[in-house]
Amino acid sequence: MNNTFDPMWAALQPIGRDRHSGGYRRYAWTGEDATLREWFAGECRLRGLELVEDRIGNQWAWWGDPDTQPGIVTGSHLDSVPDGGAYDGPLGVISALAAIDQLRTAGFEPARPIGVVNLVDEEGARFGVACAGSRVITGAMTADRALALTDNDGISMAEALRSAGRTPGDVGRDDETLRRVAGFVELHVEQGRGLIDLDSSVAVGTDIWPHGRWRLDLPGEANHAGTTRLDDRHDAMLALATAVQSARQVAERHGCVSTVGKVDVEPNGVNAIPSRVTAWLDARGPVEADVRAAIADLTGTVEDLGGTVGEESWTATTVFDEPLAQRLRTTLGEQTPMLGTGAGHDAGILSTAGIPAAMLFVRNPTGISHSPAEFAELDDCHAGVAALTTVLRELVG
Ligand code: HGY
Ligand code: MN
Ligand code: MN
Ligand code: MN
Repeated sequence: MNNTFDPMWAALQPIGRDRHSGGYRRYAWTGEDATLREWFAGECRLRGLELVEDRIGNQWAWWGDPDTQPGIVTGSHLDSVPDGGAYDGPLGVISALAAIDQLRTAGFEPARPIGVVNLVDEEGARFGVACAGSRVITGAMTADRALALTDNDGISMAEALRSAGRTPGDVGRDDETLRRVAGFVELHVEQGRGLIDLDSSVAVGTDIWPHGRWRLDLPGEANHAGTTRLDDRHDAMLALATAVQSARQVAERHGCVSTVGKVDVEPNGVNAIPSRVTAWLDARGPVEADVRAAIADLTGTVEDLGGTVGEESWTATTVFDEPLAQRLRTTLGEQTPMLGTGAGHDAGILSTAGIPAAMLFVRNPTGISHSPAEFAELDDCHAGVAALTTVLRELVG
């Protein structure tokens, strides 16, 4: 194997890595993101790939001309969640470039273009909506909504784009870009323990659970932490505790999972009773109706507390292109497992927009993701590159 994976992997490790936790902070339109985008552009130039950016800045690099014939694209994202792992996203981008190298070393000439893509703001860690780059170019999210999203410092995506030297007015649905894509295959580290149990390096993706994000606003009354009697308190943090407990109970009741991972407290003082708590809920499950039922139950509880629940984003069930998934499995061998996931991906957004999409998952021995503990053995990463190379050869041969 012409192993170009390892040097790219080594080059990417230090970018945005926290020295203490070992986790990553690679948020959209920040300095780290700019460094990652420059790295990607450099790797594409090295390979003579024609690099074009779409209307929100997703980076598409082409081997062949997709305006003569739409091509097969592979790739993923380079951004992370706060203190995220090294593999979620970058494994798919680096494996895509390494697969191109494999094909070229073998003297392969594609019968149709092959694209490698770095999709922006997949995690939504800064502006709150996941897969923002793919949602905007497919119209799943309007440019106006995206540009108005703000980060924890109140900076809008429009301002962040401007600071990154981009023109917010360019942002929007991008059918010209989408027309170039005949199919999309995203390789991704598995975010679970399925492949450990199945004793396989690689699996073919079948579907993505429906999932959404909701904003909980819980009111209270600011008052003195020391002089206010317990009976006189209207404590928004107590309301949050009740809401989080309820979110867990309704998830169990309806066969879902729910997480409150981000909270904003006002006035956020040690000796002041909270006057307002804003919390963001992530809820998912195998069945849409069950997730909806869980949210309805939770909404009742939150409203009894005087609060509100607002939907921030919703992604319906994604079932990947069945014939394409089967073709990948046949190409890789019938022993290749098929696996669904509770994690959202750009492949899901592109699939929903009508682009035949598929996923390959690479074994993660810890099963942990969105954490510095996320991991994949180098041998399994190489197996992922080999599988992606085989699949690309099949799809563009
Ligand atoms: O949240 C997700 O499932 C994905 O990692 N953005
Ligand atoms: Mn992720
Ligand atoms: Mn990801
Ligand atoms: Mn993704």
